[in-house]
Amino acid sequence: MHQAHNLTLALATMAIISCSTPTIQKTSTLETLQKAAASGQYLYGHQDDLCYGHYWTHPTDIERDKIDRSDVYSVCGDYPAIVGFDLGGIEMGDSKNLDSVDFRFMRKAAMEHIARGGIVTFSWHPRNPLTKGTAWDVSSDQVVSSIVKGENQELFDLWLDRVADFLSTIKNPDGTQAEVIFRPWHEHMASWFWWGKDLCTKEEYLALWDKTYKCINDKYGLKDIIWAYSPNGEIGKENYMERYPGDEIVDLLGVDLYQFGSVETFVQKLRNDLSFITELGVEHNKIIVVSETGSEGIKDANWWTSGLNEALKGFPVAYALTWRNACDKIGHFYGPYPGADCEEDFKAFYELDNSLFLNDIQ
Ligand code: BMA
Repeated sequence: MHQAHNLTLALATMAIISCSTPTIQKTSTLETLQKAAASGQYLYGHQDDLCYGHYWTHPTDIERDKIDRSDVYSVCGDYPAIVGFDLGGIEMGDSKNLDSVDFRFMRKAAMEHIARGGIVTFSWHPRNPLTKGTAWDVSSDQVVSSIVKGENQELFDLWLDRVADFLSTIKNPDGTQAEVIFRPWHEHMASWFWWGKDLCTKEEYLALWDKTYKCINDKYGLKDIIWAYSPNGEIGKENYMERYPGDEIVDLLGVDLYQFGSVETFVQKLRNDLSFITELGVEHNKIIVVSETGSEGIKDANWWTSGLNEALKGFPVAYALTWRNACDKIGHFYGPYPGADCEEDFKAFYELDNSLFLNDIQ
C-alpha cells in the first residue's frame, strides 16, 4: 500500500527565512518543491496557462500544432514552473472539460510541460452524481452519503476509473509514469461544492477521499501521484485539520484563498493562514503550498510584488498558483497578459529572486 511520499525527519535549515520545513527525499517533484521552500523561494503556477488565455484559445489541430502559447510567456518570456489543469467533465466521458479544454489537448499540454521540466497539477470539479448538476449544485445534502452508502456505487466507481485512466496516460518523455499533483475534494470547509462541510459529515468526506485514493493508488497502482489537500482559507488551524485524510495519504498541505477586498486585507488573510499551515507543515512533515489564489481582474497594478509576494514572504511555501485567464469571460483573469495594467509589475515579479519560473527549475 502506498504511503505518502516520505519526508526525512531532519528539518532543513532555512537560510533566508526563520521558519523550518522538513527535508524530503524520494521524488524529484517533491525535491524541487522542498528545495524551493527551504531556500525561501516559491514556484509560480498558473491554471490552464497553455490551454487558452486573454482572448485566445488553444490550437485546434491537436496532433500537429505546437503548444507554446501562454499569457505568462508573452509577458515575461518564460513559462510558469507549474501549470494547473482541471478534470471536470472527464467523469462523464466528455471530450472537453468544463471550461472547454479538449482532454486530448490537456494530456498533450501536460506532457509537453513535463518534458520541458515543469510540474503539473490537476484539480477536479466533477458533476453532481445524484442530481446530475454541476460541482456547485448544493441542492442536496445526500450526495456524498449516497456515494458512501453505495447507492451510487457503480456510477461513482466509473467516474473514479475515468479519472485514474486519464492520469495514467500522463507520461514522461521516456514513457514512464509522470509524477503529477492531484488535488481532489478541495475547498471542502465551505459549502459551495456538493462535498462541502454542511453537505456531508466528516466521516462521509473522509470516505470519499478513501474511495478516491483506493481507486487511483491501489486499483490503478498510480504510486507517483502527489496528493494535495486544499481547504478554503480563513478557517483556522483546528478546522483546517478537522477533515484531514491523514499523513499516509497527503503529500502537500495547501490552501485556496482569493482576494475579495483590499490588497492589504488579502495579504493579511493569507499570512494568517500561512502562519498555522507552516506550523502544520513542520508538525506533519509536509510541504506547504498555496494551491489556488488570485484577485479576479487584478485591480491593483502592483498586485504581484506588493500583493502576492508580500503575502508569501517569510513562509516556506513551495508554490503559489493563480487561477485561469478565461478566454471568454470578460474580466475573469488572474494572471498577466500583454497589455494588462499589471504587466510591468509582473515583469518585476518575474525578476524577483524568490519567484521561480520554468527556466529556474531546470
Ligand atoms: C471557477 C471559475 C469557473 C470555472 C471553474 C473551473 O473558479 O473560473 O469559470 O469553470 O473555476 O475551472
